[in-house]
Parts: sequence; C-alpha cells; structure tokens
Amino acid sequence: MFFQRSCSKKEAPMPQMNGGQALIRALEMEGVEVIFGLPGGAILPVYDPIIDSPIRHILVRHEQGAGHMAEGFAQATGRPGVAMVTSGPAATNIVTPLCDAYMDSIPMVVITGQVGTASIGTDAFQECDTVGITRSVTKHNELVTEAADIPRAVREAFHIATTGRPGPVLIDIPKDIVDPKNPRSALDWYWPSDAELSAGLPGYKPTTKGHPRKIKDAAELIGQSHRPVIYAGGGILKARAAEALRELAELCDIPVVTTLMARGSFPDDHPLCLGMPGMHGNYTAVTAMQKSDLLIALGSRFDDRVTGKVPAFAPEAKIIHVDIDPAELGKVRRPDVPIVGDCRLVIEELIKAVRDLGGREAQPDRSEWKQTISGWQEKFPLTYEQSEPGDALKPQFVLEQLRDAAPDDCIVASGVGQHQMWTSQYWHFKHPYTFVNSGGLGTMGFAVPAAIGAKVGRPDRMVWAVDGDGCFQMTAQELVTASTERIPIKVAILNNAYLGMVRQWQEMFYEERYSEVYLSPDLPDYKMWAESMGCIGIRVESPEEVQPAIEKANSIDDRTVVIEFRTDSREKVFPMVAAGASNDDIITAQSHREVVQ
Ligand SMILES: Cc1ncc(C[n+]2csc(CCOP(=O)(O)OP(=O)(O)O)c2C)c(N)n1
Ligand SMILES: [Mg+2]
Repeated sequence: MFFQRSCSKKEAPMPQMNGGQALIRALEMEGVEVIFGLPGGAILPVYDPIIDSPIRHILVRHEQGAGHMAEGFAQATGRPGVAMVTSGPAATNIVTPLCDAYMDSIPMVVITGQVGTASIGTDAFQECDTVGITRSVTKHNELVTEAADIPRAVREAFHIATTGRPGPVLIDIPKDIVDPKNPRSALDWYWPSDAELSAGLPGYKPTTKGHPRKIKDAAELIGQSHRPVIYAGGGILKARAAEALRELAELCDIPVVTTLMARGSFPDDHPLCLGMPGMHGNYTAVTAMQKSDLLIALGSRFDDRVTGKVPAFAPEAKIIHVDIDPAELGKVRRPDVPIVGDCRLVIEELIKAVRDLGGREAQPDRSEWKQTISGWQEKFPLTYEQSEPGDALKPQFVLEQLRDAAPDDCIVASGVGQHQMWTSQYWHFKHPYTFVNSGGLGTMGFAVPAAIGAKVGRPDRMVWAVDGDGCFQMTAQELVTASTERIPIKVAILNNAYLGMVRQWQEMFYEERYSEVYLSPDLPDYKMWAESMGCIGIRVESPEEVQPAIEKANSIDDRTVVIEFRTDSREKVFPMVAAGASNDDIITAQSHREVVQ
C-alpha cells in the first residue's frame, strides 16, 4: 500500500521537523488522547517529543499490559487504542494483545521501535523481524523506511484499524528516521488529505451498504419463518448497531441471543433477550438456536464455541448472514442469504424492507414458538447450589452480589476461565460496551490491564475486573500502573486455588486425573500483594463478608481496591456442551447432578 508523496502539493513551505516529532504530531492529528507504552533504545527519539505533547502517556510495567490496556480502552469507548513500545523483546511482548485484538476485531494502533535501517537484517541488538512476526495477527502492518512517510503511515494505520472490520495495525519505525541527530530523520511536515489517503490505498474499500436485493430476500425469509432467532455477535457493537438491533427485534418480535462478544448489545432484561448461547450458554439460548428454522446472524462468525459440532448445528435453520467481512460468509456454514455490509446500515435497510412487506402485522403467528421458549426458560434456568453455612463461597453468589451492588452502566472486564463464564452468565448487561473480555483468543491475564484501559477511556464509570487467581498472576503488576497513574479500578479475584476451567475438563473428561492445575489458596498472599502495589486489599472467606466488602470497595473511588474471594474449588460451569459435541447434548447443572448422584 503506497501513498504517492508527490500528490501532496504544497503552496507554502512546510515546517521542518524530525520523524519523532512528526510521529507524535500525526497521533495528535488523529485525536489520540492517550498512549499506553514503555520506552527503550530504538523508540527513544519518539519518547522525547511526548514531553511537549498534550497526549497522555501511561507507563506500563509490561508491554503485554500496554496492548491489553489499548484494547480495553477501545472496547469501552469505540475509539482506537494506541500502544507504543520499543523493538525486539518489547515487540514480541505485544504479540499476544495484537492477536487478541485481531481475533476480536478491536481497533488498535501499535507503534514499535526498530533498529536503524542500515542495521536491519544484521541481527543487531534488540532486532527482530516485527512485521514478519506480526503479519498474521494484524489487519495491516508496515515497516516505515523514510521519515517523510511517517504522517502517511499513521493516517493509513488509523483509517485501516477503524474502518471495515476493525482490527490492529502495527507501524514499525526504525530509529534513524526518528532520531534528530540523524539527517535521515528530517522531513517537511504534511498531513494527507482524505483524497490522498484513499488514493494511497487503492485496494482497500470495505463494502458498507448491503445489496438491496439480498436485503429484500432477507425480509421475505423473516416473513416466512415460524421459529426465528437473531444471533447477535460482536459486530453489532463494532458497528454501533445496538439501537437498530433492538428496533428490528421488536418490529419482528424475534428473540435475540447475544454471544460472549455481543453481551450488552441487547439488554438482558428485555423480554426478547435469551442471553448467551454456546459452550457455556444457557439452555434456552442454545436450544432455541438449535430448533430454529431461521437464524439471523448479525456480525457473528459461527465460532466453534457457539456452534458445537458444526454438522449438527441448527439443522433445520435457514441462514441470513450479515457481516462486513466477506470472508466470514460461508466460512463455517453456507448462508441462504449472504449480505456483506456494515451491521447498522444493513439492519436499518432490513427494517425498511420488513415494513415494506407489511411490518409486524405481516409476520406469521409465532405464539407457539414463544411458548416453547418460555417453557425452556422456566424449566432450565441458570442454577447453582447455595453453600451451606461454613462451606466455601460459591462464585456465582459472589457475582450476583457484585452485579446487584453495581450501577447499570458499570463496565466489567473479565479474565479467561470459569470466572469469565460465570461473569457472562450472571451479570445482567443492560448497556452496550459494558462487558470487556477476550473472546476469540481467550487470553489469561486480560482483565486487569483491560479494566485499566477501560477506566482511562471512561473515567466517569465504575470499572470492575473479575479475575481468576491464575489469570491475576499473569498481569497483576499493572496494578502498580493503576496506582501510580491514579486509575482507580476494582478487582474481584475469584480465588479457587486452581486453573479452574482446566480442572473442570480434567474432572469431566479425564476421569478426575488432575494434572498441573493446582495453584494454592494462599500463595501468593493476594491481599498483601495488592497492598504492596498501592491498592487496598480485602480478603473474603464467608458469605456474610461478601456484601460489606463489596460496599466498601464501591465506596472508594480514589484508589484501586482488590477483593480476594476464596471460592469453592469444586464448582463447575454449567450448562456445558462438551468440545466437539452437538448442542443437542447440552449438559445442564440439573442433568449433571442426576448423572453423578
Ligand atoms: C495465556 C493462556 N494460557 C493458558 C490458557 C488455558 N486456560 C484457559 S482457562 C485456564 C485457567 C484459568 O485459571 P484462573 O484464572 O484461575 O480461572 P478459573 O478458571 O479458575 O476461574 C487456562 C490455563 C489460556 N486461556 N491463556
Ligand atoms: Mg482459578
């Protein structure tokens, strides 16, 4: 992708600056308010002009933290997150967040330092092939070799990261083109116009408007369906289509499932909301999809955690599949009506098309379908057994208490494991952009830095991180960042002394042969660790202590509070569809109890 420098015609001489200054200036031009990062040799010249910039820089303790903070910021605000790190080990430290953002379509721009252009390929100190390493986990990446290309590269990076299917973009910047002591860093400042931007990206034109004929076909299919389900995915949030989704669902009176990536895109307390489908989805959401005659997939990608065994997935359903990325259509399941386009724009057109065909009145009588669904909801609610006095805390109980004490617009970030599934199941998400989590990659250690990033983006909101003891140990050091930068979040560690999700699989599918999953309830001492990082640490061991501890945490808004909840190690997440099994073979808490008793 090359932008023709020559097409930027200048009338007045442009100010001379160096590449480092130009990079920061370009970020300012893009409206960047905050950079998450950590400096080092190759990126040093870019850190110098940060001192004179209004952009806030947040100094992390590990580059992985910077990447997840940028992701949390982006997920909570819809604006691209920005991270900046040096070359070599710093670049490799940020590969996991790049992959995470790629899998979950999160707009993010990462700037990495690189050794000087003359040293590239010589195995120089802290050299690695960053663009090679990150090629498969970025939407686009570029090694910039001329200072004059910096403004163009930054403009393109933000454009590519935020348009079409969003994703991470990486710009690799060799030291010589930003170092003021090197003549190669001198450039005449310019800022590419919109026309120059698109002329420089001739192959990049995401389709946003759905094909009118296909939209009409979709409206007709909806009008013929007796058992439809809207299968809402993360694309709804990316396209800012939550309102349009609600209008469509209400107009057609169609129930909605919200995937892990779409939680909050349709309010959990809405009568048409069925909640989360998939491996740990609730019985009704899973079964309604399974028995439906029409799945309206909006910004969802038929992930294996949703479909279970693909040939057995929703066998009688016709499929309408709307996605901005044409590569998604037919990737897993052949759609009857494929529509490439932006979810919001397509849903708005679909609403018009449904109205043209007679609107709500023209929809078939679906009372039997609705009755069947409420029958499942009554028969198979999410359940768990409350602990007896003196027994260990139930994690689901902790989540219910956290949920009930938090304001509706509280942002929740979770780690990966059992606690993540319980958070998705038991929290009631009523607003979009309130659940921040790692869906596609399932990255342990995501919660703490992502919550920090979310709080930076939404300082007006209460932000809870719900973390596992295993996950917390992977990135907890970022609480030092939270304390020094005065970013007060709240962290709930569900300490079950195990890599709980793995333990659950070993219990259920490896005959209780527990291999390398035991951590320890009290090593580390989470309360002392939190306090050593400048936070308030609280330990909760019994049900009576839960509410007062949460109340205390919620009343503190100038410091990070960490509550360690000692929870029952044996608790498992239900319902569950075993990996590779059909969704018809869903195991509920009730059915599991019958089998083991
Ligand atoms: C970086 C990374 N390593 C390994 C895994 C595999 N894995 C998934 S869940 C899990 C256990 C998580 O333990 P913990 O944070 O204590 O959460 P719990 O399941 O106990 O709630 C592991 C090891 C992963 N998802 N990510
Ligand atoms: Mg655990």
